[in-house]
Amino acid sequence: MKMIKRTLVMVFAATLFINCGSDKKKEEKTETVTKQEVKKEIPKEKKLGISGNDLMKFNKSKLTVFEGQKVILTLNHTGKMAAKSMGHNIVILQKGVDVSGFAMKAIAASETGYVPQDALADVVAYTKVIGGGESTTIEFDAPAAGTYDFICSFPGHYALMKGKFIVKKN
Ligand SMILES: [Cu+2]
Repeated sequence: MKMIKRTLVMVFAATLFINCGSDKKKEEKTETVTKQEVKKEIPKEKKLGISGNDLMKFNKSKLTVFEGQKVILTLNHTGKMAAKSMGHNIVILQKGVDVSGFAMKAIAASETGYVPQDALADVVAYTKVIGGGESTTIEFDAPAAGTYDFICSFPGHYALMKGKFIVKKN
């Protein structure tokens, strides 16, 4: 990134030098390019929010980050029902993991927030289970670029509560 910035400054300076006192149009063009290049700088952190409700639905089906970002993900439960009957979590699965297979296995893992501890290799990141009115935040490093499935692994929820976690190349 530093290199790009330096190059841009040099290009900008060179253009100013060449156009010194003449041809204003060219100068404006260069300025536009500079602004676009700066936009490409990706923030180190990405804050994301998603919520689940009493109707067993997430409000988003897609979460997007860039490779190399630190992800700060907050899950809100906007419903009123208790965690025991309408608990939600968010579990981001590694690429290629069988979603229904994982969800079936998760049913037996109530003591560990419906995340089977012998299947952690299948998981990128996960939150604890929360009930109505609660929220929880996790932080993790974005995995390699690609598309990952996320689900709520509370028994019976994954069929409705699922989406894609997309990591873009930067
Ligand atoms: Cu749920």
